[in-house]
Amino acid sequence: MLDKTSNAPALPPEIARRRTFAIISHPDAGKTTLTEKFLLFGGAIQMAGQVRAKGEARRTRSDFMQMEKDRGISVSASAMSFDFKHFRFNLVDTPGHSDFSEDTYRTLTAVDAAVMVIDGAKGVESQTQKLFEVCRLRDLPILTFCNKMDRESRDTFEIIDEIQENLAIDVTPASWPIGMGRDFLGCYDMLHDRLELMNRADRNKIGESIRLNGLDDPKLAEHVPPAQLATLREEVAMARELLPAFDREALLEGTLTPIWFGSAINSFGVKELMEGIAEFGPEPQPQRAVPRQISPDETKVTGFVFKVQANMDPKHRDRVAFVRLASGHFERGMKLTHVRSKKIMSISNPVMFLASDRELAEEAWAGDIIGIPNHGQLRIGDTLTEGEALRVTGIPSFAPELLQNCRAGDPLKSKHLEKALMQFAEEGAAKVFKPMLGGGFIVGVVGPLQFEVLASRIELEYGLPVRFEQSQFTSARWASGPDDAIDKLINVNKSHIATDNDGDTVFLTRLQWDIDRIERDHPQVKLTATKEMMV
Ligand SMILES: Nc1nc2c(ncn2[C@@H]2O[C@H](COP(=O)(O)OP(=O)(O)OP(=O)(O)O)[C@@H](O)[C@H]2O)c(=O)[nH]1
Ligand SMILES: [Mg+2]
Repeated sequence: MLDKTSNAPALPPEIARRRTFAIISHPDAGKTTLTEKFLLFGGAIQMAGQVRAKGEARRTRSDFMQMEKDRGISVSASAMSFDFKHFRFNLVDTPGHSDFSEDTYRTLTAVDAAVMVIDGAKGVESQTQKLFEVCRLRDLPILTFCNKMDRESRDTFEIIDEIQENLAIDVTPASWPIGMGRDFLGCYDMLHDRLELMNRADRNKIGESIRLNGLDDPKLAEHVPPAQLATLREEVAMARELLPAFDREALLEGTLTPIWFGSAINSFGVKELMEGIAEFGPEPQPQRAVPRQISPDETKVTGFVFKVQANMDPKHRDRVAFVRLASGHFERGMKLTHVRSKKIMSISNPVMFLASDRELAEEAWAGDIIGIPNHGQLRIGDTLTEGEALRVTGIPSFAPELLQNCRAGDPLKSKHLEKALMQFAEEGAAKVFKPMLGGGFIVGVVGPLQFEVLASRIELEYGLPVRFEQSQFTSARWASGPDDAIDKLINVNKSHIATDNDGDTVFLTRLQWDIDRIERDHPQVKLTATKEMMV
């Protein structure tokens, strides 16, 4: 268990004002739309883009890849920093599709809280459940946003019950919806006794907010028709009796989630959710590491890489490591120790991810997410410190479950293809194996859509049309052990042997039986389905 900050001394104000969180959900619940509205209310952009709209100007900021723009789905997590009131938000929009969950799971190691988005008509969906369980393993506080209330949605009590039962977490309503679908008027803010009305005329404007003295305030009747008002009073009374009251400690421990109702596309409910994150959300938390955990208020700077992305922006053709700062006050130009290689790196061009662009980060504090452009030295899981040999733990590595052959459309471009594939392997976007016999490459991923993303990116970023084809192999195991045992394994199984992008030996096979056979015939060789990322 980590020591939470609740008993710890107060953090320096610059750190205490940081809120670093991920937005998670089943595909299509509205994460990217919500992210866009966060940026709008944070004053980072003037007009929100839409996930499905024509014309460049209306694109969202977090779906930056061509394929995301074309299809209207997110395939990669993206970070954004902006101010809201006197808080600094570091937000990560994640992909909902399970084919890309590796990226989402890793993102969850770099944040202090999660905003779980639920579609009001659909309730708790399969991917929500899985992501929730990952949050639970990490004791992450969760704030819930029930989206799409402008559509016909389920009964409010039913939604809350479903979350309580399926996810085994207490739910407290932070707001209560008034009507639904076409009759959705807005919400009663249960935490501040306010009436929040939705502005249907202008989707990008914040609706009206009316301060009230409880549910009996006569002002309510001026805005809510009698029948809806009666229902509201009845439901809120029931909710107050039956559901737990808000309790910040329980939120921070991950046993209670407050739920806000709204409509991201109509900019409704977003400001209240942001206020909730600011007011109640966790400050930067200690980070698990060996041989000791890292506390955010330590004066020395530490950070770790949770994502690597190449060619993020055609304007800056390079590779950027996303680094979560775990402690200290970072300043541009600092020299940090790259613990894995024990080399000193001078961090001269760190970037902050702003709404539409990257900007040089002159400084950053524990809790922030910064980008460090590099030429491949920084890998997922790497720790940076001011000299101490610390290693952040808990960043997951996934076994490649699907294998395909990858060939360049033009056979003369095979060297070129190798370069592109190695780049993606180092980015963590795929596992790439070079078989000992025969040419070509075998690419391993977790979900089939990842092949499409790779093909599209290789073509766009390297100008290289490629084909993915069925491979004779279906699974890969990394082989480790004494050199002579590995040599023997290689010599008698040449047609099954490949090397990965680090030159490590991999055993490829179609049958579990083969794996059992190796374990029997080569007892000194250890076969593993994932490769430890941090050496
Ligand atoms: N009616 C309605 N539609 C919404 C609302 N919010 C988002 N949508 C629509 O729902 C669709 C999915 O929204 P996204 O924001 O891309 O969802 P996402 O969760 O980011 O999806 P993935 O990243 O692919 O998992 C889009 O067509 C949005 O315009 C809402 O409040 N009301
Ligand atoms: Mg999205």
